[in-house]
Amino acid sequence: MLKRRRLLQMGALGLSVSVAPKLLAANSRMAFVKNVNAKKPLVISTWDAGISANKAAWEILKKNGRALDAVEAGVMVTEAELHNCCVGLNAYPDRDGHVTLDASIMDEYGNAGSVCFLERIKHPISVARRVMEKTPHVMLAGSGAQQFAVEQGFPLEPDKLSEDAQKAYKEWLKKSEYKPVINIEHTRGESAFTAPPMRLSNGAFNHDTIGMIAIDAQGNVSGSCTTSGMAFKMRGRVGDSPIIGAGLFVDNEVGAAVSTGLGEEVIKTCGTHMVVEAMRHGASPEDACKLTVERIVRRHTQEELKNIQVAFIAIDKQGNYGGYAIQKGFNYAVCYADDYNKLADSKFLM
Ligand code: SD4
Repeated sequence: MLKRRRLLQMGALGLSVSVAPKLLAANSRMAFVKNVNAKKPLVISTWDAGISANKAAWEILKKNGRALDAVEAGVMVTEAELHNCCVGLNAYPDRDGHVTLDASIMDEYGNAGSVCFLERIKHPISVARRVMEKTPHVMLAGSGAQQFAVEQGFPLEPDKLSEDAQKAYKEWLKKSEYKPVINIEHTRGESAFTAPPMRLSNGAFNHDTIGMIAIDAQGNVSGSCTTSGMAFKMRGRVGDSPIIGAGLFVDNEVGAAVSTGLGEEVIKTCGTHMVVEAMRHGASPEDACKLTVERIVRRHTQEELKNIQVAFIAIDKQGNYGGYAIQKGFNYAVCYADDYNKLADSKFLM
């Protein structure tokens, strides 16, 4: 009996010892991160496509909806776009001519779901959410992910390239240059592989992976990320976007981060996890993104860096936001009101 009481006392002590520093850290952090631009609710997302994606997310956030629903509905807009090089089934294919998609999602409870190397499914983000909510797993890949999607009622779309993708693929096949260098966004490159054109053939802006993070009126944070990955990639190549802690990370105690750019670099640094951990230790969202970009940059020569673009965006629990990129040219869309949904030019290192 006595023994049991002691154990209970020790348990209580253990709990207070482990919880107290957490609370302290959270409080002291709030004291020195300035709430310069803090907004709530707030949604931010990568690239120009973020504007229309944010609009859909905002419709949910402004009605006091859940951030998770907002980040799913938001990126579904991009996944369904007809002219899109980099997200959804109309995007550019792998080097064998098939579009393969990666996506991930995280909610305010730290639950996560993702799919990778998924073919012929229009909304990978929704399949990722089903993985999170309907299975005991985090990630499903390839034909297994597709089988699960079909079982869940997602229609199997035709294995067919969009007109834009067909054109770009034909062009790429002329050289079939396999050079695993990601697109430097918003530049006009030598080949469709090294860089996509600044505008697509219909005149619309080209853009990349969409990553979206949001905080709702209740102060809960969630995030999503969806992409076709690197254009003309090796068959089976998977980037950072579906990997939790690389392409996307959410911790409802601290905030969230999402990345775009050369996924291999992001995976090797556990990029978004690093951003969130930096915020946990007191960095502002922008500084946390910058620190992580610097970590990547330190591992490369100046020459190598010319061909690498990586960018992060982040929000914290107070509704502060920021972003940082290696190269100039990255932008992200910020929305916190019916009449505020605007592109922000990211700061950059080089
Ligand atoms: C990937 N990070 O598959 C994605 C692609 C991307 O800007 O974001 N490109 O590596």
